[in-house]
Amino acid sequence: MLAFIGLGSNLENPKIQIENALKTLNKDDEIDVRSISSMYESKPLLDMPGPNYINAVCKIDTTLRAYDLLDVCQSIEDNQKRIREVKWGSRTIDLDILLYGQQVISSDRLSIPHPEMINRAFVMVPLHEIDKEINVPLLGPVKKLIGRINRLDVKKI
Ligand code: A4P
Ligand code: MG
Repeated sequence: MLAFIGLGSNLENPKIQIENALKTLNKDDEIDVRSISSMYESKPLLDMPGPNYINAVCKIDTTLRAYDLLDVCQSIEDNQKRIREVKWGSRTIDLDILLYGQQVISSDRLSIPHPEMINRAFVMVPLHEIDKEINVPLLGPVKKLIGRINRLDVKKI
């Protein structure tokens, strides 16, 4: 199954945090990282206090089911010592499953497509960079959705 994962960090050397998470993903026997976007810098959403974020998106090919992929993502967050304090608070690493094939999943533990993704420049710009033809289930083609995004919200680094 082709899936897309959004990575974000704003603490303790964010670029290295993202690179380490990508390495760990690719080491998993059931995950093949196919492409990785550039990294992008942006301010925290809603002007929350804290350092700027670095974000990237990767495309993977995986034999894992969606919930098992979530387990892998959460174990990477735990290993990189992410402490969950406040919702939307600063974090060493955050991995969100953006898309899992064309599946729509809606449960307490997992919402795919990620509900906020189409509003976030730090997701849509890197997603569009690595796959201009992808469709977001229920919402439409990335090529069209990118038109609603203010690209100035992110800076390619
Ligand atoms: N969960 C549900 N769906 C998913 C999914 N598709 N992928 C559940 C991953 N997890 C999913 O997540 C809370 C729960 O969401 C998990 O237990 C999982 O079962 P979390 O990562 O522990 O909590 P959180 O990150 O504080 O909340 P949330 O809603 O994921 O926050 P966001 O939306 O990730 O926002 N500003 C910039 N510039 N860049 C950023 O990356 N990120 C955030 C966090 C805020 N501001 C930001 C950025
Ligand atoms: Mg999250």
